[in-house]
Amino acid sequence: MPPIAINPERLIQDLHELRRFGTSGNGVIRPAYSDADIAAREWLAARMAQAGLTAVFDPVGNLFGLPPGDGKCLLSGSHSDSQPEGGWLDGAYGVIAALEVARASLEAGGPPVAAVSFQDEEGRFGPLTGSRIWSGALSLAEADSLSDLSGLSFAEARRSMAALSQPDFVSADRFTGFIEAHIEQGPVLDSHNEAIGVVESIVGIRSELFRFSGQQNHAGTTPMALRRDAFQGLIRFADTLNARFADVVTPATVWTIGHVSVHPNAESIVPGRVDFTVQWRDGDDARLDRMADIIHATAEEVAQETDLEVERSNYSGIGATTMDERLRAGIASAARDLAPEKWRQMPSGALHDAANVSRLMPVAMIFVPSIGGVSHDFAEDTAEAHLVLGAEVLAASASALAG
Ligand code: HGY
Ligand code: MN
Ligand code: MN
Repeated sequence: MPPIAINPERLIQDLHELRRFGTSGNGVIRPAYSDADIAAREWLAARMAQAGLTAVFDPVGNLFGLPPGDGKCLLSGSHSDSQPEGGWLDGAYGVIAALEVARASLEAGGPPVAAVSFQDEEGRFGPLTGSRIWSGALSLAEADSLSDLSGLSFAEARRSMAALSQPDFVSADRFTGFIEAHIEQGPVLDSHNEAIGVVESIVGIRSELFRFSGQQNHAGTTPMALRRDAFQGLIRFADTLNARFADVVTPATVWTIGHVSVHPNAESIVPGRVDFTVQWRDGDDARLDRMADIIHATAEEVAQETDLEVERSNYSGIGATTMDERLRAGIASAARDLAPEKWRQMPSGALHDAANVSRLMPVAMIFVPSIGGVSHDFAEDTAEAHLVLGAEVLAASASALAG
């Protein structure tokens, strides 16, 4: 197979083009189904068509760029939606790297490569919604009943792309495997002055929405002993949880109370209600189960002790995933050639669409460094040379694995 020679200038130019959609300071605000997200996907579909790929939106807005013919091919890509405050490269890098490799391969008469941008990887409606639906982990009916934190339903949100979407999902039978290039979003490569990460595994993730309800009241006239303060309940819950996790977790385990909404969130009113998310991640699914039991028991106990009601909803989870041996070895060999002494095998603490796609086909991932290890922040960035090198490793892997 002729090697696929990517066009570095075109890769960088398309990354900056994509950055224009929802641009905010150094980063982007491009949540799933926002105007910026849909405009970005329409731009991407046009770029795919210009590259000779057939652009196809599926019923939930996942966007595929399919090479000519109907033979089997490698699939590569990631997501182009962002966190509420996102970096310009999270997901976008893997989508544009896949487009560039698919395009360059077509130009060189090389192996056919398909590109994809999955929808709502960043979990506006739940973790990695688009690839969970495509991979069969979540039914469309279940997904349609999900809602975002403002109460908008997934069904309502995806209706905004109905005119673009075709009625059927793209069949996974078309693909031999999936390789996702992504920024590391952590400090390892950057702090070791390395350029390429060959991912071995992706952690599992669980998340759930909680509500403590107490009694809204006057902040001046309500004695402390008579209060049913929902926010105080949350503080006690978080404190107790940290203590109880001590003998269950390892230094690699993480848990986050990332979203908190205090009601009515006013200086002179005792909070009667607090909604909050708990998200936990680890490489061992059994440990995630044990943590779930502790979380649920602690929430019930704290509610009882503080005379609050507790409700739970939106529970979702994705299991820990091991990368495919053959694909990973192909990437490692390309990294050895293109980044000698500057690459390593490593786990992923971030979730990626590859975790869901692994239900359907062999998957593997390529990391490039995040400067200062920063991500999910407008300041997220990666050196241009690393962006180009990662795409070259993807191209070399695609060539070798297509053979
Ligand atoms: O949170 C994650 O791991 C991913 O960036 N959505
Ligand atoms: Mn991502
Ligand atoms: Mn992300």
